[in-house]
Amino acid sequence: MISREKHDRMANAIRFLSMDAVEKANSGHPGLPMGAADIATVLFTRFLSFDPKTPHWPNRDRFVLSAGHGSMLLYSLLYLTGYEDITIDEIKNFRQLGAKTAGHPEYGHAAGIETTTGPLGQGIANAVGMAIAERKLRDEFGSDLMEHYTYALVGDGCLMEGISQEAISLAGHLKLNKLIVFWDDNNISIDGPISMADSTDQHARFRASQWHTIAVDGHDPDAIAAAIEEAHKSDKPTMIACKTTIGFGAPNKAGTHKVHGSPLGAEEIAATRKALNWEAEAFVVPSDVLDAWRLAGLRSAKAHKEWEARLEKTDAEKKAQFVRRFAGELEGSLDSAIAAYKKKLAETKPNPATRKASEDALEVINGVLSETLGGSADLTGSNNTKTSQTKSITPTDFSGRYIHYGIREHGMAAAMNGIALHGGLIPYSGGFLIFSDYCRPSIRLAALMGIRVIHVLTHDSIGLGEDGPTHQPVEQMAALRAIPNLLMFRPADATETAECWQLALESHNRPSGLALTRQNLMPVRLEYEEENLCARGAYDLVSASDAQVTIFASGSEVEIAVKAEQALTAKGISTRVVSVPCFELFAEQPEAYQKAVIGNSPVKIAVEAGIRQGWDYFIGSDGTFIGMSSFGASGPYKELYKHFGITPEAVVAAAEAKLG
Ligand SMILES: Cc1ncc(C[n+]2csc(CCOP(=O)(O)OP(=O)(O)O)c2C)c(N)n1
Repeated sequence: MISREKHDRMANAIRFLSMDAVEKANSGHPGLPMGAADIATVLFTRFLSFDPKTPHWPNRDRFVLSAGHGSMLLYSLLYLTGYEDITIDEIKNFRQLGAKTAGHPEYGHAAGIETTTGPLGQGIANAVGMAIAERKLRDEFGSDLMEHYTYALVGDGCLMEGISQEAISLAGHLKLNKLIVFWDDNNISIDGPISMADSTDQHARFRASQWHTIAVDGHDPDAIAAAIEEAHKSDKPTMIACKTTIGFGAPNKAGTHKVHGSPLGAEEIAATRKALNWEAEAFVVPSDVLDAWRLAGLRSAKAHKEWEARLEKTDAEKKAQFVRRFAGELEGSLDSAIAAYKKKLAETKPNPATRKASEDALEVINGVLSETLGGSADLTGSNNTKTSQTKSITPTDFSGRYIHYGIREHGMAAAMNGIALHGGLIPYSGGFLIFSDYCRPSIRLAALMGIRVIHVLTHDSIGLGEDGPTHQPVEQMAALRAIPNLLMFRPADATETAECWQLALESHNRPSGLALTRQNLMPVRLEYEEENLCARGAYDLVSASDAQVTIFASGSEVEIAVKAEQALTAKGISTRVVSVPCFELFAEQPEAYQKAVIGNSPVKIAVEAGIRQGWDYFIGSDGTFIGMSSFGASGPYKELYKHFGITPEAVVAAAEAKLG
């Protein structure tokens, strides 16, 4: 048992490390770590099951600092409990170039940082994904191997962001009772008191979304502990509202927005030292306090050992599955299954829409991989993301492999990040490409973190037809291609769709998006090729020596390019077609390959039913682009293609005009 006095000194260690690090960096946010130090101390010394010496232990409890600006809270905890990555020098280097202690917590910088946070609201939505993953894997592997809590600390800002409502209502619906959220209820954000901008009754709000809620004094350790114990007994997720004082301990600035995001200043820090009776110099933690923290870091070593023993005793096949899936490795038989499927496609030459081709590819993939976890934001029948293996998950039955995310694109994308970060599962979603805009902040974070999530984005152009310009992507491909470390695929037929799926699954360290059509497409890959041609990002689909014209196209416009090529060849004009399923993979090819594919035809034309941005990489600024330069329109898709001039005839006319 930790005495009140000891607790206070342990919490104060967080406070002083945080305010001193912010002071030294002359930048950062001391208010939250000082205010939430008691909550964190109770959680990490009495409840959290974690092992700093084996930080990636799959069955550890997860802790997400959703209010990422309070990063010094997390760094202090990791240093104090003995994570090797966060040394005192890292704390002293807070916010400096190359430090693990970046301004906001960044996944991959140091063990113990479970996700990248900073964009408010993302962390709580990631935590929902982690809790989904835990629940799913518990169902699959049993409590012996998987049963843990997911805790998140959120601020007022996280709760004001719209994404939090998507996350909260999804978690409440799914009855994720091992999810526990601490609300740092300090009544302050940057501009001043919360009352300037919000009047929400948070308890009523959470309860309406089927959560259990508790209110406590966030500076009373026993009350916090009692609340956590109560939360553990709940059959719903729990929100613990912790009344705190931002910047707790700073005699003149506590409780005001002045401590939110600025160094306290030497004078106020000295006054805080006095007020909290803390004599140690900056970055020095008194040995009795550090020892107590290090002991807290050893608390779960036994639980971890026992878990290892249970894993050892697990049936060999199940254990191998578990270990493979947490290592993120694919099943070895996936390649042969996809090869067999590609052979079949070469024989039957079907002409499905690529959304349907994606479903067919997924039928093969989901038959081989037990770790794929599908879903859709209420567009299952349109996205074609559900296969025969993926029964729906319900609040009381997690044996399925498919999540009905509801109309919550942003929450879905953020939850998928949490699922991927948790490990053991590969999440893929379904949504309309146009509404990737609604997911964008989470897709960007997936790319920044380098995690494997796969977004199925259907209805990828004016080719969706009658739903009109609100639903027709024009700039979305370019906008998504602009995100570093994201692979955006736009396959041209069923074979390319299978290849792109394979590449997305094999991309362990980055997210992918597949832009897929609503309309049927002519097959363009007619022969079986063992090699995954899409892996090169762009390749010669129709070769020609001394081509006068090269046509580059992606997705549904490859068909147009091929028809134009046939017409031009018939007129004696030597023409190549290059299929471009993935810009990013092409840009990673050796220069010689890129040069050869781009070639030196006097006429270069790109065709894509989207904006030109990005295509100059292939055709140069003097090339011809056939695509969109305005929003689309409502109408039958064939008429739209004619109306916007995206046709084989237009390509032929452009080529002839250029050739003179
Ligand atoms: C999406 C997003 N919008 C804006 C910001 C900038 N920002 C950082 S902290 C903050 C205020 C947060 O207030 P609160 O959660 O109450 O934190 P506290 O003041 O208690 O530290 C804002 C607006 C952000 N990080 N993310």
